[in-house]
Amino acid sequence: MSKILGNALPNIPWQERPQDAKGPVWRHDKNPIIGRNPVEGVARIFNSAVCPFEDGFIGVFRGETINGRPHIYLGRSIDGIHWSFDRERIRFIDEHGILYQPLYAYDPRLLKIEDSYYIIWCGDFDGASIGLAKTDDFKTFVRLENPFLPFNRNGVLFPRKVNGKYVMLSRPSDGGHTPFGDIMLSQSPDLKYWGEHRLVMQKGGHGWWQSVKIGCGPAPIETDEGWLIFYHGVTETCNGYVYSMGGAILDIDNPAIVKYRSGSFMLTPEEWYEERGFVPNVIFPCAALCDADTGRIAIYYGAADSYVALAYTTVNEAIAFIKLHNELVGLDGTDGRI
Ligand code: BMA
Repeated sequence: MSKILGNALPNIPWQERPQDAKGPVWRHDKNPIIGRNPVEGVARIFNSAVCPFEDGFIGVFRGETINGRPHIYLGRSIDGIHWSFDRERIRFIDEHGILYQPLYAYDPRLLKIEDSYYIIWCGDFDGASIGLAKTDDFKTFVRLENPFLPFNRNGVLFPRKVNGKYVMLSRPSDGGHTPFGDIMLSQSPDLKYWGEHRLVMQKGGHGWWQSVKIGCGPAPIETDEGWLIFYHGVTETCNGYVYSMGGAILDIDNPAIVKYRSGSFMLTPEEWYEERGFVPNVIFPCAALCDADTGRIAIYYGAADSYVALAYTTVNEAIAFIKLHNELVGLDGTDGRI
């Protein structure tokens, strides 16, 4: 039996595995949980992140505005399933209180470290790169220095310091629809200066589903087996990319080392809301809630760049699947200092 090391979350959204479910992850039966035109001026919300807050949940949502540019909107929910959104996008300021709005912002992640919440997104820094902001109350959002040089995407912070340092995964890329990419790790004493970069996970392997690029999804989940991560893997077809979800377990003390990794996908586009939309055939996980008492995990993912959907697994089922289908690629099993 594997264990989540962390807090209990008795109000985690949850549905039991249906009898006919196949694979280690099963979908919420009322997906998608966020449909089109969710707020005035926003055509679609997808690729978004949530976390527990006060008596319920709060989230940062990629809102594709009606002029086609993405920005981040705040949303709140009592049950993690039904969401209401602010009409205005999040207003970011700099350290001096001066408005400091990203030109665009997409694929946000959200997590709590000690007493603060951090939002990480992909924005414009002379090309696609990673933006970072901090809030203590979801009223004031202070942008911090951009962690990395362009081009980079899929920045994901760990929920605690490791060996006294903040740790961020990211996926260096190019300015376009990146037909390549591996997951790297960077470390920082203060969230400002980043270094000690390591190669964590490489695309490819025997299977084809993660042959083009990979990118981390939700913040890593601490377990007694290591850091459990869910990530997207991309394959190319004659009709474009297909995004599926896999999982891996990283070493708890040195998360640059991959201990196990799923050589097969854990979730792939099958339902209408995953196969049909602005960009068809996309499953893009960005957040996971988990309950240490029961081992339940609720995964929030963007579907077809059009909707937010919810899926469930347990720490046991996820880890058992990853181990059963274990396949390390290239330098995955090393400390990535090359
Ligand atoms: C990636 C990102 C994601 C998007 C995906 C599929 O490059 O832009 O936001 O979901 O493509 O279109």
